[in-house]
Amino acid sequence: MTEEPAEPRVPAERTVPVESPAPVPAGPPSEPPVAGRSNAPDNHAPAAMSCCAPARPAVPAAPAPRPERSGNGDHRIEQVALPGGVFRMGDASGDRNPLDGEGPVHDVRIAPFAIDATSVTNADWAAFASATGYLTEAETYGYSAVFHLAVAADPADIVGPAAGAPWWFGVRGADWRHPGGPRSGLEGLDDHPVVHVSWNDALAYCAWAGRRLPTEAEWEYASRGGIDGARYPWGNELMDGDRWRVNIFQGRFPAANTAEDGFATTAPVRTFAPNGFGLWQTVGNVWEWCSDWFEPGYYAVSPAADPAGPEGGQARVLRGGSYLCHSSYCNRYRNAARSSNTPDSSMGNAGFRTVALA
Ligand SMILES: [Ca+2]
Ligand SMILES: [Ca+2]
Ligand SMILES: [Cu+2]
Repeated sequence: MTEEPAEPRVPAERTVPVESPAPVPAGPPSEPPVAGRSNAPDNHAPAAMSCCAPARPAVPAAPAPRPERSGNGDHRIEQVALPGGVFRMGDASGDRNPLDGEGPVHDVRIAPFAIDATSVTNADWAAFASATGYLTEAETYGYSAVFHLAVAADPADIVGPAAGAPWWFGVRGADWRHPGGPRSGLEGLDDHPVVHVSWNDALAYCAWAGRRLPTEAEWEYASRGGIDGARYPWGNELMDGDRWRVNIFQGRFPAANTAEDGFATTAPVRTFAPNGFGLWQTVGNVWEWCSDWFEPGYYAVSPAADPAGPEGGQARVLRGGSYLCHSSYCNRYRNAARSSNTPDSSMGNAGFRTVALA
């Protein structure tokens, strides 16, 4: 189902359509970004396209920077030590999105590990950025993807809407400090998840903090909170009576968000209730990068112990859905749901949490 956006916030004649760039040939990582870096999402497109998140054409698969233990970074997020063990990975509820490769359900053994209780916040990222001077890819490219209802920018700074997903705009000056664009800031958002960080950016934080991203299997094991086979971190029912337990999108996607759960965009990382492991908002709020390459067929061939993803690919795994997931449109705010995006993609609804090095 593809809904036309009704009443886009920015009049169409004041926006510049994004061309769909040709596939980028392999090149050195230092190659400058393609002009008009596309935000060409299709919510229900397969594989490399992301649910509720703008995807770009595949970028050269540069070797991923390897996190080194620096010991310098002051990573202050509460840690939850998980015992590991065998869990059933994959969708057991029948809700799976067929093209995403949520099955088959299979037993996976996970070694013990310690993970952040919350996603990395704006305050955490600010500490990293001020200690290192690191610039995110959104900052170096000069723009990032913002959901149309969240745009806070002059019309001249809006490039888009993107073909195929007109609810996403490329916004010049949108970055982690300016989540809606140049006219927005971080006031009151210290304890919200950092957004507009790419997979590459997340690895830079990990290198500073002496940490790593979770594998996709670790993420799902953690999100399940010790409950076998459930849709959500708390069980199988979305609602707690008439109360929301997750920050997703209510109303008519993408035109009108009633924010019945209390949040039109991000929520503080400790909103709602943690799961049985004490982890907050694995599903909903923001997508979370995992370390793996994404491959829909991976579960059929993955090792039984500590799978770390395919050897290569074009997009990195994203898990958990976001404040833009809508019950009638996208069903990826579940433990088993999978999505992905290219490693240099950034958008206003994706962040990450980290895991301790062994
Ligand atoms: Ca919401
Ligand atoms: Ca999340
Ligand atoms: Cu979604």
